Amino acid sequence: MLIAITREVSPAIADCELTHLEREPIDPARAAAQHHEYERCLEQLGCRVQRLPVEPTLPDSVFVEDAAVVVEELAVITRPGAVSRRPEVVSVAQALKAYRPHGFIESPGTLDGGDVLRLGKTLFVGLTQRTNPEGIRQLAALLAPFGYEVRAVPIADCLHLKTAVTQVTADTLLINQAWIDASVFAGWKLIDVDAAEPFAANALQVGDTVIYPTSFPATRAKLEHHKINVLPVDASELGKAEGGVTCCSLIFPA
Ligand code: CIR
Repeated sequence: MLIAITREVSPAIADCELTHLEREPIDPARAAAQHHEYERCLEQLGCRVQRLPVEPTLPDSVFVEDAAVVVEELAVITRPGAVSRRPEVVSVAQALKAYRPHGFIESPGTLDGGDVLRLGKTLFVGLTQRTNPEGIRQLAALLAPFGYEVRAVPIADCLHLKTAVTQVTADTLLINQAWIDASVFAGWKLIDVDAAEPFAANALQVGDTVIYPTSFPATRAKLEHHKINVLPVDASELGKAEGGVTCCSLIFPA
């Protein structure tokens, strides 16, 4: 059984952090409706959705992925790079207590879960504005006893590593090579995003299906051409908050 931890959209979402996007009005009700549809997709794919209570004063709290990195043996509670986001980890840690022992990223380390792409026993971690070398060092130290290797990947032009690359099948990654050097993924098959859709590399693989935003039709056609099952969701409202489909859940075996 897969657990998917999610959280209700904050009514303060319009005050979210923004790094690479211009601020546009965000309709919290529309964002919430799209988010509920996303949760229904997770359920359809066999996840038990555990929705955390709304955090009315934490604008970005729907993006639960950034608050933890969960592997079979441990839940690493992060220290998000954006100061406004640090209180989000308290309730995520509380929810994860039922499933895993905890490790913690501590000051001066910073790490956002959106920077962590796990491929088997290797975790690729973006070195970004949000995740610093000390955060990566601490993550590596916490996971080394369980046989995981952590590899830092410098990222300059997008928010998180998973803005630039995600896994879409057992042996395939969806990637925007303008934002990440693909040579670190030697041995993996790569599907490039359509050049007109730079934000299209964030897909959420659940089993043999990929939850994928409707906003990127040209890249979606490429996924389908590769015979990948795509479950489309309209994630456009949270997209204005610089969030993608991986950001809104923490998925792990119970
Ligand atoms: C932020 O800047 O932190 C939020 N507005 C967006 C976070 C998206 N999270 C993710 O990609 N994992």
